[in-house]
Amino acid sequence: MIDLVEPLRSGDRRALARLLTAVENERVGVQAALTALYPYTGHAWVIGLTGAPGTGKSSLVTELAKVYRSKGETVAILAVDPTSPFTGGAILGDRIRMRELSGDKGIFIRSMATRGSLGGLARATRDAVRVLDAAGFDRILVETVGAGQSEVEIARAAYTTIVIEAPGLGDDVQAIKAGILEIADVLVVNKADRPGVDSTVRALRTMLELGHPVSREQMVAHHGQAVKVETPTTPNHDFWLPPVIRTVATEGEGIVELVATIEAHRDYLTQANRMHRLEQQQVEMELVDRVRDELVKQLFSVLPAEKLREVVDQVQARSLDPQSAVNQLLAFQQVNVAK
Ligand SMILES: Nc1nc2c(ncn2[C@@H]2O[C@H](COP(=O)(O)OP(=O)(O)O)[C@@H](O)[C@H]2O)c(=O)[nH]1
Ligand SMILES: [Mg+2]
Repeated sequence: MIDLVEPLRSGDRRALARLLTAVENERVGVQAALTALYPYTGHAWVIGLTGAPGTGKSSLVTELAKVYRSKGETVAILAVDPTSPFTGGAILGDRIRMRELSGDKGIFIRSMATRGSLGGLARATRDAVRVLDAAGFDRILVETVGAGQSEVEIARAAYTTIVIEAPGLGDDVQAIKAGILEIADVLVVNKADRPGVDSTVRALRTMLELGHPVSREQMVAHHGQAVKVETPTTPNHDFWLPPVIRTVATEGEGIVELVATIEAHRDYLTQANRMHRLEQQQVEMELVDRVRDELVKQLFSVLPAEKLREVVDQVQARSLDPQSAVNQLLAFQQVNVAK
């Protein structure tokens, strides 16, 4: 595996594909490669796109990729589907949608489907992003199906997170989960050619206003700028109010504005030490996740199944309470790991 790092760095696409497969399957030896390539990461701008199925994520990704390519930037697209193994069809649809990008050496497209736990997928996504980063792509676009906590986890691997909505997906406000608004740096209402777009935009803005403690006047100013996409923040204020952008991905409408907004967000983050702080938070969250996974794995590797069953029985019989049971299990691990 580690032999693939040099070829990866010099643009070998087969090495790239093999490393991504190894990451996806948690193959033995992949960690050595990840360790070796880690110093080469941190250069790509990672953009996450999330939203319900059918909102137009893949279409938008395709349009964004075309714009970046026209500027001479290289683009990697990672389509992550945490929903179920049954959405293989969606990925197939993506392939067809993104077909117009094929044949361009400056573009690399890869999909990852669910396998194992959600935590495993979030981890694999982070590692895959690093492989693509070390391979030298300027932009990494991570498309994730919006499905509860998963896209929040996966968005933590991105610097700019775009949440995509479309009009007419049930009740406007209901369709927008609060947790999703929290992770959004940019909100896109795609399918702006469809009826109901105004009410979706209005619902989103109302939710944003509720979430951001700013005065009405500032809001108006913000939105005025956000729509025209100049500087979506007031220079005097240390916050970023997520702009709401309307797009028609199938017609390429609003894409220039979207690209400009992503750049404005990048500029915002690269000022005043913000990028440093963001990365610090992301690294910390990742380490906590990994430590937790590792400790759980270690515990269950030394804990005999009978011991767990025994404790479960005791809890069920009310002779042991759950927290005391946990303490027993943890003590078991300490004794056995120490041996
Ligand atoms: N009318 C309309 N259809 C769109 C638009 N964007 C995407 N679509 C269509 O919506 C369907 C789902 O798009 P897709 O990009 O695969 O959505 P995803 O599931 O979020 O990746 C496809 O048939 C697209 O052609 C748009 O702006 N307007
Ligand atoms: Mg898609």
